Amino acid sequence: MIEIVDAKFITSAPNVNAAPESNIQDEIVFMARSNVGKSSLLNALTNHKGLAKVSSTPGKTRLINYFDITFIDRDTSEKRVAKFVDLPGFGYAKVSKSLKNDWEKNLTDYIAQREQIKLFIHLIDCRHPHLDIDTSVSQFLFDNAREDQYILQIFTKIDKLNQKEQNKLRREFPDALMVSSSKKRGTKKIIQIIYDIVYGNSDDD
Ligand SMILES: Nc1nc2c(ncn2[C@@H]2O[C@H](COP(=O)(O)OP(=O)(O)OP(=O)(O)O)[C@@H](O)[C@H]2O)c(=O)[nH]1
Ligand SMILES: [Mg+2]
Repeated sequence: MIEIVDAKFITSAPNVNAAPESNIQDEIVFMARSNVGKSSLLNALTNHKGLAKVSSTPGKTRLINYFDITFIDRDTSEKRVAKFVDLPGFGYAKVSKSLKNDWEKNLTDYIAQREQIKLFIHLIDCRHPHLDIDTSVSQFLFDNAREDQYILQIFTKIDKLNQKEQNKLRREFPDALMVSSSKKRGTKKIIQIIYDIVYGNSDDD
């Protein structure tokens, strides 16, 4: 079994040009519309309540935040490190149009240019699986991800759906994962899948 045993904030950057230098492809990027539950998920995965601030003001996190993450394989006690990258929420309507354009350019630049990214994690609110902005993000990732990069869709706040609704969503998005950060459901599986992808144990290799 894989667990995360340590997580610490490294630095923030306003854009891809200010991103930390590195020659390893070990970034796991989390992206979501504002308020989808990205900070809550980062905190739940790392078991670290204050790691990414959970705010009640949507769109508050505008910098790209980097975290050093240590995984442990409980069977072998082997430790491995990678980075979680918390991208600012996109599609937040209440900012001015020009700010919104700059901001989204920042994000698309990062996604398209940052070679260190290994895995894109796109979080979607399970109650709104078909928003245009998420469809555009999925398409953008699909068009821009390189062959050595992976994309994972995760539906958040799954505690808000009953079993029947969850089954329907699962049928419609068979490759996606589901999580509830508040109920801590689905987090172990996410950690295992991230680990397998980043360290090359993935089935699709
Ligand atoms: N029911 C439920 N609520 C959740 C869950 N995860 C997050 N929330 C709530 O959703 C709201 C937004 O959560 P955040 O984690 O701050 O979301 P975010 O995507 O980081 O938001 P921004 O950084 O502001 O863009 C908060 O009120 C959380 O308590 C969940 O799994 N279930
Ligand atoms: Mg946040």
